Amino acid sequence: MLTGFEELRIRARSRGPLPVVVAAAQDEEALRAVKAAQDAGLAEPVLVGDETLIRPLLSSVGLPADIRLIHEPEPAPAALAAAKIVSGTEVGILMKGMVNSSDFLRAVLHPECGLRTDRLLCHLAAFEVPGDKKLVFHTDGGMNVAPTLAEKKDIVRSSLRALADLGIDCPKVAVLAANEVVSPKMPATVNAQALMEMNRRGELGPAIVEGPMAMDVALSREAAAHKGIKSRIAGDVDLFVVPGIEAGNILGKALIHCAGAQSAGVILGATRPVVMVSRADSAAAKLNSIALACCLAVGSDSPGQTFL
Ligand code: COD
Repeated sequence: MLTGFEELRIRARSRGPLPVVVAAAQDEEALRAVKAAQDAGLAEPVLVGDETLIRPLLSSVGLPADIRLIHEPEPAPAALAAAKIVSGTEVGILMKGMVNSSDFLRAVLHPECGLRTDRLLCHLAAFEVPGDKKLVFHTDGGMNVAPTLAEKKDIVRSSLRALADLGIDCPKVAVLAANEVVSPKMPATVNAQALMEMNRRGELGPAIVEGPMAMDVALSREAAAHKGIKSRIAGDVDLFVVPGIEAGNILGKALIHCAGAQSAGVILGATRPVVMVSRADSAAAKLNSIALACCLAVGSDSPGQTFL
C-alpha cells in the first residue's frame, strides 16, 4: 500500500536522478515541476520546445540559463524530437508539456521514435483523495478511447504490473459500470463480467477483480451492504477500471476539482516511462507524475518490469 504522494516522492528519490525530457516545454507549471524534481534529486531536465518562450520562464522558476534546451517551436515536432531523445537514453522519462495529448501520444507511437513496443499503451492515473488512507489508481481515462474487451484485458494486465512494481501485490480491482446487473444493453457490464472471469482463470495476474460494479459500491462497504452485494473489495479498491476514456477523464477531473484530490498520470507499455497529465494540471500533479514515472522506471522492492 502507498499512503500518498509524499511516500511515493520519498521512494522515487532513491531511483533518481533520471533524465526527464519535456516535450513543448514552454509551460510554466511543467518547468516548476521539473525544477522541484531536480531539487528533490529525481530529475536531470532536458527541455525541447520554443526557446523564445522558454528562456523568459527559466529565471522565474529558478532553472539555470545553461540548462540543456533544444529549440523546436512547433509542439508536435517538439514531441517527436523529445521522444527520440528519450529513447536514446537508458532510463529517461518523456514528459508532456504544452502539446495536445493526441499529438503527444502520436509521437510516443511513432515507429521511428523508438518508444513503441508490441504492448498496448495505456494511461494509469493515481489519486490521493483527502480523507483516504491510500493512493488509488484509475485506468484508462487518458489514451484508449473505447477499448475492446481484449484491449481492456491488456490495460488491466499492464496496470497490475505497474502496481506490482509499486509494491501493491494483490490489488483489489473494481471494473466499473453503471450497476451490478449484467446486461447486453450495457456493454461495460458484459466486459466487466468477462474480466472477472479472466481473473478467476488466472489470466490477469495476482489480483482480486470484481465487476460490474457501480461507483457507490466500489467506494463504500455500507453501500454494498445496503444493496445486498457481497464484495471482498467494496470500500477498499486499489484500481478502478473505467469503461471508456470519457468516464475516466470526467471522474479524474471531478476528483481534482470537486474533491481536492492530488493526481499523477503516466502512460504504460512504452520502452520508457511517459508522464502524461493535462496541460491545466498543477505543478504538484506534474511533480507527482515524475515521481511515479521514476518508481516505475526502476521498479520498487523488486526489479521493475513495467518498462522492460
Ligand atoms: N497502444 C499501442 N499502439 C497503438 C495504440 C495503443 N494504445 N493506439 C494506436 N496504436 C497504434 C495502432 O495500432 C496503429 O499502428 C497506430 O498506432 C496508429 O493508430 P490510430 O490510427 O488509431 O492512431 P491515431 O493517431 O488515430 O490515434 C491514437 C491516439 C492515441 C492519438 C488516439 O487514440 C487518441 O487521441 N487518444 C486520446 C488521447 C486524449 O485525448 N487523451 C485525453 C487525455 S488529457
